[in-house]
Order: sequence, then C-alpha cells, then structure tokens
Amino acid sequence: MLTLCGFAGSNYHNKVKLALLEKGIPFEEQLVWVGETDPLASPLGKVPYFKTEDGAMCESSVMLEYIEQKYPQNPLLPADPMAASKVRELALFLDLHLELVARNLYPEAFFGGKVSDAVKEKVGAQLEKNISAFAKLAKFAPFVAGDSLTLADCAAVTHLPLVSAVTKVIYGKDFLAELPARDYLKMMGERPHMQKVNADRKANMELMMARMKAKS
Ligand SMILES: N[C@@H](CCC(=O)N[C@@H](CS)C(=O)NCC(=O)O)C(=O)O
Repeated sequence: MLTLCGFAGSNYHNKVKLALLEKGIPFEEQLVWVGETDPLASPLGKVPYFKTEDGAMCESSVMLEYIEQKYPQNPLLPADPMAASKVRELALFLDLHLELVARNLYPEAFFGGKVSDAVKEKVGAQLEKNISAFAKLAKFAPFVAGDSLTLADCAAVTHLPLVSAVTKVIYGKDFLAELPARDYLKMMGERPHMQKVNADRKANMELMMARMKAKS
C-alpha cells in the first residue's frame, strides 16, 4: 500500500493527493506535521513524502513521476515526448518560479511574522517577471496545459490560490488578475476530487491553528 505522509494544509501535499485521487490509485494518508517527519524518508524535513513497499521518497514532482510510471491508468502526462515535456515545463514553472518565490512572503501574509521591505521589493519584481513568463506558457484551455487534465493542473490548482492570496495581502493587488486564474480555479474546484482535497485542507487548517494556539 502506498502511504502519503504530510498534512492536508500543505499545497505540495495536496498536489500529490489530487494526482492520486484523479488517477484512482488506492493510498493511505498519514498525518505528519513539519517537525515530525521521518529523516530517512525526507532528509530536509519537508512534506509530502511517500512510504511504499519498495522504499520511501520525497519531493512532490518526483512523487508524481513515480506514480505516473508505476500506475499508468488515467494518465496525467501525454504519451508524446514533446507534449509531456511541455506539461513538465509548466509544472516546474509553477513550483520553482511562482510558488517558491511567493513562499518568501508567507511568514507575513499567513503566519503573523514580518518580511522586510527589501525582500518584498525583490520578491515583487521576481513574481511580476515570472508570472508574465508563465502566462506565455499556460493555456487555460480549459486545463493549464491544454485540453486535458495533467500533472501541471495538480500544481496549478494548489499553488495559484496561494500566489493570488499572498500578493493581495502584501502588495494590495492580485498579481494573477490578468490571467484567467479565477475561472480556472472555479472550474477545477467543481471536480469531486478537488472538493475532497479542499474539504480536507480546511479541516486540517483548523487543526493547525488550534495546535499553534495551544503551543503559544
Ligand atoms: N520541493 C518540495 C517542497 C515541499 C515543501 O516546501 N513543503 C512544506 C510544506 S507546504 C514544508 O515541508 N516545509 C517545511 C520546511 O521547509 O522545513 C516538494 O516539492 O515536495
């Protein structure tokens, strides 16, 4: 049995969870908070990670590639090498050039911390550049890479709401406003598996807040 370890408030956890659900792969979910991770499975202490009969692995993109290869049903990558690379390219842009950059702002936007003005300025400029590059690649027709659901959607649907929220809070402006992101997220949010991911996320966020309160 495949075990997905992490917590449902995590966008990277949900990226993998949505792929598992959409592909119809049986799996167990194990609640693991940051600070409680298995160092052999996730040496950087990040979630998500998989425990499988054959071993463990971390890094959400690697996990998606693993399930794609191991469980070819309901493919999230096209068979054609170029088309598959275009999907991977979008997924990488979302992880590396959008989410990872926006992440610098989470301490202030979501966790009551403070981010310096210098960081805000630098991150703001990077996000503007990276989002306009992403807009050149993204199709939203209706899925992010074209006419079918792919692993790029698993990244888009979990990361884009954060990019939107964080830029609204920090800069008073949604940096995704000129992209069809809202309609896309609405369409994706109507998918039954995404509804499950979102319901679990909300419940887990409440649990996370209660834990933070209890600790402070
Ligand atoms: N590149 C990693 C990123 C995962 C990640 O950043 N997860 C966050 C939770 S959303 C985490 O574990 N943060 C704790 C830390 O970085 O120490 C992936 O794709 O899996």
